[in-house]
Amino acid sequence: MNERRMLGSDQELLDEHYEKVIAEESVCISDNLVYGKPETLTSTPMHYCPGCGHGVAHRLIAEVIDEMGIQEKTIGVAPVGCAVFAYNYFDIDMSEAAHGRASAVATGIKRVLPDRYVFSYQGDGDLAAIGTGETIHTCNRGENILIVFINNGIYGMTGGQMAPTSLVGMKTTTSPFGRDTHEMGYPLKITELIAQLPGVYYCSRVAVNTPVHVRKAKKAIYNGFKYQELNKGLSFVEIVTNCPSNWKMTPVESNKWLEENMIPFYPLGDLKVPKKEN
Ligand SMILES: Cc1ncc(C[n+]2csc(CCOP(=O)(O)OP(=O)(O)O)c2C)c(N)n1
Ligand code: SF4
Ligand SMILES: [Mg+2]
Repeated sequence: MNERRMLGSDQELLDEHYEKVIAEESVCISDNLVYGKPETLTSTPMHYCPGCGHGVAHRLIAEVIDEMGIQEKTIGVAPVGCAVFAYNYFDIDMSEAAHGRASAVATGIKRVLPDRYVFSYQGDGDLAAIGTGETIHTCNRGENILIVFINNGIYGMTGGQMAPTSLVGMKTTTSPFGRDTHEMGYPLKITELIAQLPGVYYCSRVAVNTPVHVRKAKKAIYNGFKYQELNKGLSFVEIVTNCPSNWKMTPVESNKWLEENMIPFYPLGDLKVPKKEN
């Protein structure tokens, strides 16, 4: 693991790049008011519901790939869930994986093609329910990949069933009176578990419900790809998102609910960052 320890200068390199664009005050500076479609996104219209965080998360990944100039060298692994068609939206090499197995597929790809940038993109049902085993062991092995974890607290694609991450009291189609811990157990903070594993180099939780959160989310995704380039090991980025359709809310209501309910339980910020060496 020693070669994976980070030098102070590497961290400074990352910070220097993003401090310029990420400062909260710079949300509306003149040079970022005009946006185009990132090269790494195709022109295929996305099927996501209006206001869904998946589209924002896709765009951020695409922007980072564009900015790092790694479109030809990046391979994504799509999940099962609402993001099952992610391979139609990213203009990069993509592989589909069976439900929950994306990190195992990403492991295989990275080991065969170690010079590629490999990421998996997985929902909470995918990563924290059916794929819990693959997730934990991939992280524990310290595979040199990026895992992007989309936590909307629900099984979106299949009609809004309770996920391991559903909040206590949250109404879903399988907990119509609200999640009851006596019968249904507690919400699983899998990112806190992951952060404990020695194979994990970088672990962060972000959100995409406000412009400032979007910018911080982009920085975390950038860090994950950059650490992979530096051969540091596994990066895990949880993105707390909404599901307006299954939460039965408008997009605006869902982002407010996320701020008031999801973020207090899933606090944003870095859970594990590389130690600086003196
Ligand atoms: C082995 C297996 N079990 C169950 C399913 C059915 N299934 C498809 S998507 C899904 C839930 C997806 O939820 P999540 O991963 O949170 O993604 P979201 O749609 O919320 O983005 C389930 C249970 C499946 N396709 N394969
Ligand atoms: S069902 Fe939910 S997670 Fe799926 S696309 Fe619609 S809003 Fe997004
Ligand atoms: Mg989900």
